[in-house]
Amino acid sequence: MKKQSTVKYNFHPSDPSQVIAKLGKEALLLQLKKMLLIRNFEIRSEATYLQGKIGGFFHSYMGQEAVQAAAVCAMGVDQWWATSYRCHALALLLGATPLELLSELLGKASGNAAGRGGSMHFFTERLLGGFGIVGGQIPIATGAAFTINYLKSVPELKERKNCDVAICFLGDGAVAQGSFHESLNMAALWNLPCVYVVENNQWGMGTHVNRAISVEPIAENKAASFGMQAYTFDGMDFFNCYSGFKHVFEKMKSTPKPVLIEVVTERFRGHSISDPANYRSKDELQTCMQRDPLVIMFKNLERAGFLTEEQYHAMDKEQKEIVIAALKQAEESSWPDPITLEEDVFAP
Ligand SMILES: Cc1ncc(C[n+]2csc(CCOP(=O)(O)OP(=O)(O)O)c2C)c(N)n1
Repeated sequence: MKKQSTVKYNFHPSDPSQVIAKLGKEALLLQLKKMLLIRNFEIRSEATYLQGKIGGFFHSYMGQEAVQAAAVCAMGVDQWWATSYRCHALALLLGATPLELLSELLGKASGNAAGRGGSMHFFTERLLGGFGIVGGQIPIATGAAFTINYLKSVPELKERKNCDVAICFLGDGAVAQGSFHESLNMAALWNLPCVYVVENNQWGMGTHVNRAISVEPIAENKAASFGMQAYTFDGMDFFNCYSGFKHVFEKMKSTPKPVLIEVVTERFRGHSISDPANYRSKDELQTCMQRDPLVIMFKNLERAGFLTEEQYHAMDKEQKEIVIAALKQAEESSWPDPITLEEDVFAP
């Protein structure tokens, strides 16, 4: 059973109207569209999985859309990015097409990882991967942040394509991993420009965060032991996340050092598709779904006069059709040729 949380989060202060004024109608409608694409991608993929057409693991990002949408919007696709196995949204946000990702889920040759990675291992030019090992991505992102500093410090390498920060998403469950503590310690010692983002969706599989992590709020308590700056964002609110990520990004560009962010969010599904989530009552789930990040975003944009409810539904339908068309194409595409079975296998 979930223990009632008594934690009061000090969310980073933000004002939606400032974000609305700063980003404007076109950019914000694009963000809403991206979040709707992610939601529809998850819904259609889940249904396809349940038809037995997708194998392996499957972790939905439904409920958490505002977090990564806001992060990519605030910091740009050209940074280094890494995340856990819950990686569908980040791959879409960083430019992977629904077709290549659905093909990957179906194990097709034209898939994002040639049909060999599946749901947990999406990547793009700038996404260093979805990682199946809890905490596995933390040292990788830390290494990417090291590379950013290294390229800047070696005169002969200064002309190489570089970026400002590495961003590492991890779950609340990963905070107890050794890799988290070793990485943050090293990043703090060496002033590595790494943005560590704990997506606290309250659960690590069926274990509530209260029973797994000894102190909360996570960022405020953990960052202190590394001398790092800590932030807490409301993960259901795109505007709060955007303001926070933008603030952190601008600060890190002028003073590069690592930061630890906790984003308080909710997952609307079980841990994975095979988890019926019996540890959470229907009432609890309904309560958290009342703060649907898509609805919060839509309501703010409606109030700003950027779109009507009818236009919102039309946008949703358009994204659904994009996913359905991509799914059809993915289903019709070829399986990998068995002759390629041993290609790209590096184990001796
Ligand atoms: C090193 C390691 N230990 C255990 C697991 C099994 N496992 C997979 S996901 C998970 C829970 C992680 O929860 P959290 O970090 O909060 O991320 P979320 O799934 O909520 O996004 C566990 C224990 C694993 N994959 N890797």
